[in-house]
Amino acid sequence: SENGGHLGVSAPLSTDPPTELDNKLSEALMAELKAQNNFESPEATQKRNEVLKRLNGLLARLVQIVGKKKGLPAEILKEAGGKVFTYGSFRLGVHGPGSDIDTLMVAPKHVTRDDFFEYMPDLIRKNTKPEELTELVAVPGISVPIIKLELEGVPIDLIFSNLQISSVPKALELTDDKLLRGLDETDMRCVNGTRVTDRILTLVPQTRTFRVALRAIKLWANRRGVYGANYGFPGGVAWAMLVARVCQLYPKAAAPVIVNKFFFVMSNWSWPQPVTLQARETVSFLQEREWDPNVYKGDRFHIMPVITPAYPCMNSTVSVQRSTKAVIIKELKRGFEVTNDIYSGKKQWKDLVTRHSFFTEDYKHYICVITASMTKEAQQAWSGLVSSRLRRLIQGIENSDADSVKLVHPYYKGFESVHECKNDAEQQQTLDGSLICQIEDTKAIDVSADPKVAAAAQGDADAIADAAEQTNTDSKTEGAQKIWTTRYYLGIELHKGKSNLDISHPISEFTQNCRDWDKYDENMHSIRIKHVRNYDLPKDVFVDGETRPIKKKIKKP
Ligand code: 3AT
Ligand code: MN
Ligand code: MN
Repeated sequence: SENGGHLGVSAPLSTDPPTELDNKLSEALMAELKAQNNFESPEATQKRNEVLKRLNGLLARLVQIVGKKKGLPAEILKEAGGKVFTYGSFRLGVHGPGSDIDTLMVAPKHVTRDDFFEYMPDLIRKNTKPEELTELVAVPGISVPIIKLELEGVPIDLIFSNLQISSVPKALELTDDKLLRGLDETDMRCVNGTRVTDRILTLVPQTRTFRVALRAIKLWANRRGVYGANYGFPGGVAWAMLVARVCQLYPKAAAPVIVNKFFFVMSNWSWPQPVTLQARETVSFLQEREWDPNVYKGDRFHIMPVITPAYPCMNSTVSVQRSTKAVIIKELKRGFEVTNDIYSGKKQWKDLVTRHSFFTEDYKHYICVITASMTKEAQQAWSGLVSSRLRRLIQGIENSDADSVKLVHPYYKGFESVHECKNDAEQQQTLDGSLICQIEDTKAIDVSADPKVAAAAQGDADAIADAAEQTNTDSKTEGAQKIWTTRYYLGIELHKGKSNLDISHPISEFTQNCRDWDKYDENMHSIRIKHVRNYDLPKDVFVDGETRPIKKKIKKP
């Protein structure tokens, strides 16, 4: 190829093939991934493929139905086609038993996005038995309009785009940049996921090795709490690109080497030097905005840029901040040490993926942000909005008391719970984060798992709030008031010798900023922020086997 027979923007660091030890550790890594339930059964894979076949059929029907309604000639409709693509972990081949299928339906030009949202939900309902279709929520009118459904037990994120062509044959691929002609920004965002994942797969030397290494890294990132763009960490696509870059640098290496070198290369990377998988492409006939610090001043402030391949290139890690970068680097260094110990026989793969100690050991001080609403729908918009602004709170705390505060570390999940309050006192306690009126188990949620919360967090809170106003959940039952809460936690590390924390100013500034949202209604929404000591953390942040830190008794002289 044009760059001397290797993939990537520089020559490999080593082209050594695997040693006997590498192969032995490869087997051990596979065994550990299996033991961690990282792979699904062949039956489950079969089920996913059947579900995809059904979706293909439904898209073909949609293309025909809309075509007939619009009076298209039969000979055109015969060739109109339609094709289902995937992206996300399923497309990369690193999905687990609980993963969704991220699906993109591509239709010829006569089927518009409005047609898709008008007909597809009913088409799905009519062609499935009620027991097969356990969920169906359409969220149009947001930046990536989506239908979320669960078919035969498989969760599906369904998005859509048409192309400016009259026929979408089965052999069509989205690699050709000419297909982007005439697409609006929404279409562009929708086809981007598939274009990026497809491109990543063409840019790694050994797909199988890449997949095993990426499974290990994703599991590690989740267990160590450094996963998810909404809290300032890399998401699935960003971790995939980082692993892909290391695969390019060690093209013949086995997965254990990739994992070990990944920690080495990425902890020593000269950030904010970007990680890229290919040279920038120029597309003469399109003028999309791309990531380019030479052109856009804002892009110069990205501190750990990981750039997507495929035009238009973008930074996948815009949300990483000073504090989260410090946390990521610390974890990468730990990963390097543990994998070195695995190589020297002192440790095992399971030691790489032990659960973080965020609540049990890491901090003495926590900031808890308690958001609450009177309906489930209102809370989706409100908690999404607040979570999308948490970065400002982090920056505010980092900057306000720089003498005392060393690090502000956001927990990578929110805690959702539902409560039933019988009187005003109970209501006030619940809004303060108390669990006394809780009626359902707490769910530790990744913001992006809930399409509405995710959409709100992506800046679509207004659209979600508008939709919420039209949905009427009955939140009063026999005089009790139902309240939906989501709590977010920040761990605070103070400089040595400091014990006081004065962050009242950034906290009141942040709450005011959230309440300034135009859909904010004080009778519907609430936000409170509390300083919590480690020994006062609520029980639901701990998992089985973990214990709450105990208050140290001060010895009297
Ligand atoms: P799972 O195996 O499903 O947990 P994944 O990497 O497939 O891992 P997601 O299904 O959450 O993760 O996301 C798949 C892709 O969808 C990743 C990203 O390109 C896109 N995506 C996810 N969440 C959002 C979001 N909130 N806004 C825009 N794009 C998103
Ligand atoms: Mn997915
Ligand atoms: Mn998804």
